[in-house]
Amino acid sequence: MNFQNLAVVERYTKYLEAAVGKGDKAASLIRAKSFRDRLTKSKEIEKSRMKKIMEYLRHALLNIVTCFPSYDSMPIFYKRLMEETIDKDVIKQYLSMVDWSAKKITELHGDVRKKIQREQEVSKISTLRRSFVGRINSIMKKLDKQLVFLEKARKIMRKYPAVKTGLFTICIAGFPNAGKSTLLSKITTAKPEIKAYAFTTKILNIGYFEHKHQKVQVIDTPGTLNRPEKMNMIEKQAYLAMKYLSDLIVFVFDPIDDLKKQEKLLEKIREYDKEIIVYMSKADMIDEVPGKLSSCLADANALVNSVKQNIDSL
Ligand SMILES: Nc1nc2c(ncn2[C@@H]2O[C@H](COP(=O)(O)OP(=O)(O)OP(=O)(O)O)[C@@H](O)[C@H]2O)c(=O)[nH]1
Ligand SMILES: [Mg+2]
Repeated sequence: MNFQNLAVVERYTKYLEAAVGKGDKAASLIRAKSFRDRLTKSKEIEKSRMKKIMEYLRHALLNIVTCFPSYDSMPIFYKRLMEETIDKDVIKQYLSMVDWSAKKITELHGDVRKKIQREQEVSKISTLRRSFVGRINSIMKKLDKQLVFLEKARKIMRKYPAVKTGLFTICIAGFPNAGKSTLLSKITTAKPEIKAYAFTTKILNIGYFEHKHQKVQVIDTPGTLNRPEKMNMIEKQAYLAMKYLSDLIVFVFDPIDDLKKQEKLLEKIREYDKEIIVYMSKADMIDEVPGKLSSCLADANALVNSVKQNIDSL
């Protein structure tokens, strides 16, 4: 899923201004035409103005409702992420208020159209229009809080990682600075940021390689420490990806960092109950492989082959 292109939710005044502008334009087109009498002309002008206002607002509001990702139809990874970041029940409630407003505006338009049709006095046509615009204004104004909240939610969701669900997925985990992003860049075409210091990765980097014409998804997580109770948002994303997206975890061991602490983290990750392949990075930087790491894969190609065997054995 990709949340990056969600349409901006504007303030109510912006929708109103645009709708009134469209209405004015529609009215002036009719005004330029000739009619058999003033009453008919006045009716046609206002009918077309109000239709445009209603159509614009209805479309804008329903667009928000239909384009906003629905919690119920999301894959579990995004559901959990949403629960961690936004009040999903409030979103649901606010979207239904937006939907209700679109319907109410349509209904009001239907009513005023009939009244205009029946009206026999020219002076009352503009009174009907003013009352319609006034009621629409108040419906839109009442949506202010909801629209502001939905825009805030959109900005949060825009930062969700664009993962594909349904693909065989590998999560790369390990200590900060262990070489996780370097591994991602070796086994996929992704070009993640790689720096000589810890906590470089601040988003989930995603790459792909192919195996038997199928895409395999590789998610590089930010360096995690052994402290699940103090996870920040990006660490939570990494945790959710491991728990809900991964079919396999590649744990990157850095042979020149504290092995004991890394072992502790690996034990924590084993609790996710996923298949784990342990990979040792920086083999070129050490003279001797520490005994504890002697059974680790230390070559990216060997790792990919091992992953492929794992997929084939499914
Ligand atoms: N010589 C050598 N350097 C490596 C190797 N793997 C990673 N590095 C270096 O280690 C540093 C950290 O690498 P990254 O890939 O950014 O590490 P990371 O685990 O993604 O780090 P965070 O995102 O901060 O958690 C960089 O300077 C890399 O160039 C390796 O196999 N050999
Ligand atoms: Mg990294």
